[in-house]
Amino acid sequence: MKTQVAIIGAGPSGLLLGQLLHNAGIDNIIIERVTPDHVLSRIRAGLLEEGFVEMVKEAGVYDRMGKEGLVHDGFEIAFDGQIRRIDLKKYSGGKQVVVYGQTEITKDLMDARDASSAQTVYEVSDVEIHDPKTDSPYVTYTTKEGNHERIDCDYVAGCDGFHGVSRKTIPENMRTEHEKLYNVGWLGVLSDTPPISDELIYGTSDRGFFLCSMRSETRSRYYVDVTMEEKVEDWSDHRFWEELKSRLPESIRGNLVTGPSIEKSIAPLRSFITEPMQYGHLFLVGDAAHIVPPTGAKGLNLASSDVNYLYRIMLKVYKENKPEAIEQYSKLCLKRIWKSEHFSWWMTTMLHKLSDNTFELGVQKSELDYFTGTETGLRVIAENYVGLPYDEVE
Ligand code: FAS
Ligand code: PHB
Repeated sequence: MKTQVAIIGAGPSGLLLGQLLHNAGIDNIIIERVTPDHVLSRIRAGLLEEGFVEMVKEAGVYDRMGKEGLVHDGFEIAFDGQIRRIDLKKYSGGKQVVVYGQTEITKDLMDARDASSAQTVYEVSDVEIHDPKTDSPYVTYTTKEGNHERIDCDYVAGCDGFHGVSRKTIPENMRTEHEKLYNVGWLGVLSDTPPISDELIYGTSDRGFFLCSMRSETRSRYYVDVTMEEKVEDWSDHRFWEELKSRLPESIRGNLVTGPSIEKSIAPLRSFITEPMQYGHLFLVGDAAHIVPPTGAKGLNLASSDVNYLYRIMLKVYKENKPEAIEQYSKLCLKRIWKSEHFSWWMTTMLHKLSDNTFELGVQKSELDYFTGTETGLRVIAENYVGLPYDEVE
């Protein structure tokens, strides 16, 4: 097979990039390791920056999000027996965020791709990227029927997540990996119960971190942090709800509506970046290149950030005949990625008990008091949470 852009991975990065390129008349093929249902079964992000929403609109996949997404002007942070609101709209110059599950946006993108003539091959294996440093790279893989296939292309977009093949295709001596592990994970529960509040509440308590989020007005998403020794099978619904209740401020504890979990999982907290995000005609996109702790709600939004840059660069290459535009990809992405990595690390260190050092715990409390209690502090949180602007592509 021959195409202009071969995309590895049909998660949100690959599907969003594929839709944008297809709409622009740039031919692309997506190959994916698992089935569509398996991709949709992963319960992950839920909060979208304005930049992400604009990309979805540009991809022509905004209809359902426009109807069902919840637009939020702020969120709350609970600490030290108090709850303070971060007025995002006021302190970010009018910006808002949208609550709409990653599963939903992935489904909308899958439906759009199915309705188009664009090709997607699911359940592939043995994916390999060849000659990425040349003008004619190619990708080989085996189909679920056992056939060996080859896609000749101009460019390869590695949208295959943290455990994919793309990052590892870049020789180890050509890439630098930066990582921080937190030795805690988020135990998350999805339940068809009404959210405790109409906005998100992040909080820290003597028993640890919690987050009260949602997917709709009838479906809630809750998290508590746990040590990495914990196993999800040791957490019955009852144990989870009791633990969450014990962490909630007294003033809102009575509003919690519990019910059977429809999903329960533990995700480890990790900060990770690989540099550069490009190797010749191979581009790393989204989780293939970077991971953030979910405390800043950035993971999915950073994937969209990379997609934005790669899409605009591909427009320069194919519509303005500027093949040299590809040289700016990694620098453009990393400039914004590092700032979001910082924000995600900072929110994590402010809201999780990561040490018993009383000095660090004192600093944490004073940081929370200052950044949620002053105009300057609120502006810093709001500007980062709604998402920093995307830079122009030359
Ligand atoms: P993805 O990992 O979503 O998609 C990569 C795709 O590539 C997968 O479908 C995979 O099957 C496929 N693939 C892998 N190897 C392949 C190969 N060799 N060949 C072909 N295909 C291959 N972000 C938030 O903002 N908030 C959250 O609360 C949050 N929670 C998360 C919880 C968990 C458990 C995880 C793992 C991530 C979470 N994230 C969260 C981050 C998450 O939303 C990612 O940022 C988002 O899925 C990134 O999308 P992609 O870059 O498309 O990667
Ligand atoms: C979620 O709803 O899953 C969610 C929201 C905000 C976060 C992390 C997760 O920071």
